[in-house]
Amino acid sequence: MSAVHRASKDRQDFYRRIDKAHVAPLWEVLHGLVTPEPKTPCLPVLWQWQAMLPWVLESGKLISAKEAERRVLVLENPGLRGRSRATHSLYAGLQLILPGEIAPAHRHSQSALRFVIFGDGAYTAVDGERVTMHVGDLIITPSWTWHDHGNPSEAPVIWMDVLDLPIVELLDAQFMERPDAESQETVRTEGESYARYGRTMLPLDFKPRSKTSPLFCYPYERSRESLAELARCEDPHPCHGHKLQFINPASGGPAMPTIGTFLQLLPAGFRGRTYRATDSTIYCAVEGKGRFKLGEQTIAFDAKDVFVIPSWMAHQIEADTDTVLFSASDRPVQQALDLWREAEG
Ligand code: 1HN
Repeated sequence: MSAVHRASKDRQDFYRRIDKAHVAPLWEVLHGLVTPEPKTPCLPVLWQWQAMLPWVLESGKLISAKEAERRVLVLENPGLRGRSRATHSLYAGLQLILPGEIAPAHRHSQSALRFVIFGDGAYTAVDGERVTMHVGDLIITPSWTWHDHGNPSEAPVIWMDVLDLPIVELLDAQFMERPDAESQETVRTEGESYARYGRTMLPLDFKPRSKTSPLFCYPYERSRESLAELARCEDPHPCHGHKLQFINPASGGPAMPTIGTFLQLLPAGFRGRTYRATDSTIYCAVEGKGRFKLGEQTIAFDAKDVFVIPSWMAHQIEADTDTVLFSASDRPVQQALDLWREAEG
């Protein structure tokens, strides 16, 4: 037996003996653990609205919101199948609520956002205050707040849910609770939170109850107006067009501690410069039409499509018509831990 073969056999034998005691050699895996750049299993993926809409409506014939608790088709990243996630750190799904239905109240440690895609007039109630949903609205349910949904309108309503489930799972910090009653008692008037926190003002005795924004609805009408005004005032950023982030008005920080949320306007004919960042990002096109170029691959999107751009993947955005994109990522977590990086060009 050669010396090399002998050494290899001795090593394999050693690994087998220590393996029984749940011990392993670092040198066999080190290069996979500490890589020069992010190496994510998350893949670029596009869920076209045209394909999703019939499936989401079909799910409405198969199960009620009550039986399902939440009637959602999970958007599973093809590189992470079976793990209920759109990126390594975020869950996303399309939720349907039919006229007259109620999705019963519960609360959990995970933070959630709803981004309304289709239909008008359903509501989410957060800690006793209802907010009516319109297409393009961003609604957040902070960690451990009671929330239920209902649809008093005449037509189906569909929104995208994004939750920080994988982050909370990583930390093994999840709790969940269901109340005795199905839907919450309304204890505040609709619009109360918006009046207090929605117009860059705060009550004099305001004390933050959590790191999450006390404002839980960001109406599209307002954010869209800001982008339209910006487009009249500034040149578009060479990579992002006109882009704003949703904030917690009481802190100036992100609306949620775990999920960053953004809205950007790309003027018709926009040809973005190459960009990449370490936060894998879930996009939902609100208006318009365009594409993300990722080297050999192109993600051509239309209004209401959802798609994912993985961490550190260089891309260029192009828009054929005036285009508005909503996006969500784990950026606040990375920034809190001094991990976030971006690069242009
Ligand atoms: C949840 O609570 C909702 O409240 C939606 O609408 C999707 C996915 C996983 C865990 C909890 C909701 C969810 C969820």
